[in-house]
Parts: sequence; structure tokens; C-alpha cells
Amino acid sequence: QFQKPEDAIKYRKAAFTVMATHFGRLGAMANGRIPFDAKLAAENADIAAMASKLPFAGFVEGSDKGDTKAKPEVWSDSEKFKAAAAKMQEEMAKLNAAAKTGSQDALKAAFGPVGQACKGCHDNFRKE
Ligand code: ASC
Repeated sequence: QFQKPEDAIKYRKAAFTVMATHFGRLGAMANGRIPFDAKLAAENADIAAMASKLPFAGFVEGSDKGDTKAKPEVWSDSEKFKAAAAKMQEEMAKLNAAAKTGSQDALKAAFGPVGQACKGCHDNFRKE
């Protein structure tokens, strides 16, 4: 799938960037930094949910060295890493469903748990 470990690193970073961009827009709408727009929320949530499925294919063996903040635990404790990824994807899917309701309150309620899932993984598996 990837020619070189660097390609896998680039791929997963790009996927995280796309996810964070669209998740960030949902956050801005959830907390009122930008006006709530149900259609825009649904569009951004779709993309964030889709992007949430992508990065983990990039954590291939041998891609622990190079331009990456990934800790060795990604590979040495891979069951836990996979579970953390799955949790994030699950919360992101719930956020997507919430966004589809057209309710800002539903968006707000579903936003926090995704952020917690992001943070949980960063704390355990990402270097400063
Ligand atoms: C974001 C983003 C993250 C998470 C994290 C949550 O919007 O880019 O990495 O939320 O900050 O704690």
C-alpha cells in the first residue's frame, strides 16, 4: 500500500489534518464561534467521520522512525491503540448522527466525547 515508511507517515498526517479541519468547524459551530448552520454541520460531520477511518492504515510496521510524533507504544501496545482508534471512530459516528438531526444542542452534546477520545489517544500514543 505504501512504497516507503515516509509515505505512510505522510498519509496518516494528511488524514489527521483533514479530520481535524472538519472536526474543528463542528467545534466552532458547537460553541458558537461561528454561526450554527445545520447543512454545513452535516457536511463537515460526514467528512470528519469518513476521515476518521483513514489514518490508522498509515501506522504500518517500520513507520515509527522519521517525521512522526507516534510513540513506540503504537506498535508495542497495538491492541490498546486499536481500541482507542475504534473508540474515536465510534464517537465520531455518533457526532455525525447528531449533526444530521439539525440540532445545535445535539451537536454540542456529541462533540465533547470525540474530543476526549482524541485527547486520550494523544496522551498515550503521541509525543509532545
Ligand atoms: C481538535 C484537534 C485535536 C483534538 C484535541 C482534543 O480539534 O485538532 O487534536 O480536538 O485537541 O483534545
